[in-house]
Amino acid sequence: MTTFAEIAPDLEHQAIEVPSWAYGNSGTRFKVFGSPGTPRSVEEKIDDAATVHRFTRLAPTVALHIPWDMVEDFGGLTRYATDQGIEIGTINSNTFQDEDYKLGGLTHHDPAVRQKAIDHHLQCIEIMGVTGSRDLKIWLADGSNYPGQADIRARQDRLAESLATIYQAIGDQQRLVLEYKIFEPAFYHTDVPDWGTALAHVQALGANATVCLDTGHHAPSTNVEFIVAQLLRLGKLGSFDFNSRNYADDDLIVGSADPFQLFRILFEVIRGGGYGPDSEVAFMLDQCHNIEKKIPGQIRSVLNVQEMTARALLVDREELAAAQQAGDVLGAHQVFMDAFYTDVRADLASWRESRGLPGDPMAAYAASGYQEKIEADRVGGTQMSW
Ligand code: PSV
Ligand code: MN
Repeated sequence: MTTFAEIAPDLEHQAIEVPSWAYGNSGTRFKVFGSPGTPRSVEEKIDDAATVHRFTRLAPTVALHIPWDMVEDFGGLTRYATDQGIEIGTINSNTFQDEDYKLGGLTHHDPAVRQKAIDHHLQCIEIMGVTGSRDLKIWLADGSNYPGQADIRARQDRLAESLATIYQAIGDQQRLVLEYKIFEPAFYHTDVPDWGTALAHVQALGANATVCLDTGHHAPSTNVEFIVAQLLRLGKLGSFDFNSRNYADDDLIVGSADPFQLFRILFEVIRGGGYGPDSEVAFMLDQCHNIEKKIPGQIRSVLNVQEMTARALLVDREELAAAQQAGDVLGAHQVFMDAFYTDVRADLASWRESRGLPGDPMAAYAASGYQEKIEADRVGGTQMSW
């Protein structure tokens, strides 16, 4: 049995990117609730993201979404983030909120709309040059609602062409990361519905194009850890968007409903070399906090990932391999489950304290007065929201 002391050094490598949009107001198509203390500017979002990092040392970067996080001076914003102790990470494009994109963006039948969507991505790449971001993450709302509505084959060709144009602007140190999603907002077909389609496109582009796996974007019962294993095997797993889903793209707190799935995913990540100083896999959250407080929601999320990473690291891989080799079905299963059922919370608390961090970051945040302060200070202005 592997011990916590043996795996503790590996925990140092953990870095989980938080999304700027998690700090803004969000909701469903029924209602977006406001909440006291919500940021009114990108800087205030960065303040909140930096707070999550301060209490956990797990979230050194924040992802931005363009144009939600558009500012005049990205150089200034980058310095602002550094002053708060974090950096700007992935740049997410947005081709789903402009009237022109009603029937698609990068796949649109009208070359003018396609060009507009391409230009938006080129602008994102320019911003990345200023912020020092490595990844351009593309999630497309493109698709159709009715059979016959669109030429789904031609849309694939147009997508390939659009992506190739964008990819040409990606620098040597940058990556294009393509995210797939089975449904929504298009409900009959989406243009990048699954990892196979995403893989086909990024493989055609080249070495600096990879796939983003959003844990909420699959059909129910999909074996997500298998996809992780396969993409890592092919060297094409670029990043994760972590969240928890029950029915659809719920974007709830990662590991909240099914910590075992998170454990299984993280086990395959570790098994496939996707975790550690040499890994290029980016771990991000793609979440919203519609009814709970946002900063503690993010702290809970990164802690959940840390906890399941620790448990996944505890799997005794030698014992597991021996049992698998011996064809010992239940023996192998037990090695796996023993690690999952190991409660690491007390060990993690002591480990955090040994590094000058609060043993219980949730309690420390609640006692810090930060929430009360932002609720009192952030009065007036327009709360950020999508
Ligand atoms: C929409 O489903 C979505 O949640 C995608 O997962 C993107 O990653 C995110 O929005 C930000 O654009
Ligand atoms: Mn996502």
